[in-house]
Amino acid sequence: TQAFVDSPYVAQMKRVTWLSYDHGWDERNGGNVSCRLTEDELRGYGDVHEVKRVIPIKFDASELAGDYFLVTGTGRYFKNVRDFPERDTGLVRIREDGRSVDLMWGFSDGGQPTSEFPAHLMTHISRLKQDPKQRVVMHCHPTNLVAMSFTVPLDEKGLSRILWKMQAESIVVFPEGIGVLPYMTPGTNEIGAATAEKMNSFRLVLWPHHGIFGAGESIDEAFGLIETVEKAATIYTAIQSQGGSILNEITDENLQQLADRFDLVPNQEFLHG
Ligand code: 2HA
Ligand code: ZN
Repeated sequence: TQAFVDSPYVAQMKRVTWLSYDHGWDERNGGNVSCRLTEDELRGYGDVHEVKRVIPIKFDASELAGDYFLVTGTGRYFKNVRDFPERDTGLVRIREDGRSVDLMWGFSDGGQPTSEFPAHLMTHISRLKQDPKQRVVMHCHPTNLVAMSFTVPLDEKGLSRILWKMQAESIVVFPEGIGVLPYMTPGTNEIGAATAEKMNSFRLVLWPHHGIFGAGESIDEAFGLIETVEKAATIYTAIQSQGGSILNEITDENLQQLADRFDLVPNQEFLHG
């Protein structure tokens, strides 16, 4: 059998945490990622079938009982995951009671899942109802988008439309737009529940003055959503630094043409009216 540290799952985790850090979106211990794995996918690895420790969690995840998650650790730095995956990430299985997890691999120096684990698990629950192939939740602190949360009204429709109109890619990548929470305290079950509620209709949720949550069927999808939103926010920021007046624009008609070309149904409430 193979060692789990050499699996493609750990490889992807190392790559995405490094990339996100390198983009400047994960200072110190900022950011967290979780990836749902199935028992089938873990069968070939010899070192993930014994419970190493039981770790309590702060909300009831019994809906996900038996599911496995590879997740970054609380207090750990994205910058370091590439070099210390077995210390800074862990593979956990949700226990039947939903109030604790079995540690199957990793967190080798006594670590625990991210402080945002409730938000991650609640998001997985929401997204799984929309998409049975849902796998990955990612949180990070993309600079230009966070900056926009200070200067643009915190209104889902308005913000989504600005981001859609910053580049032709945006509406193709997130046709449903982006969900927006009010400012809330991170690490709480309340922000977790509010995020998960938005995740019923979006795959991206902005936490004003803090960061973003992205969800998808793969690490590439979750990261790709965040990258695309942050690129739009970067263009917006460049426009403001060039004086802010828009002489030429992507029109509503152009947005509809993009949607038609790629066979997408964009959020009608955001596109019209
Ligand atoms: O994991 O980013 O929101 C640290 C954070 C909390
Ligand atoms: Zn954060």
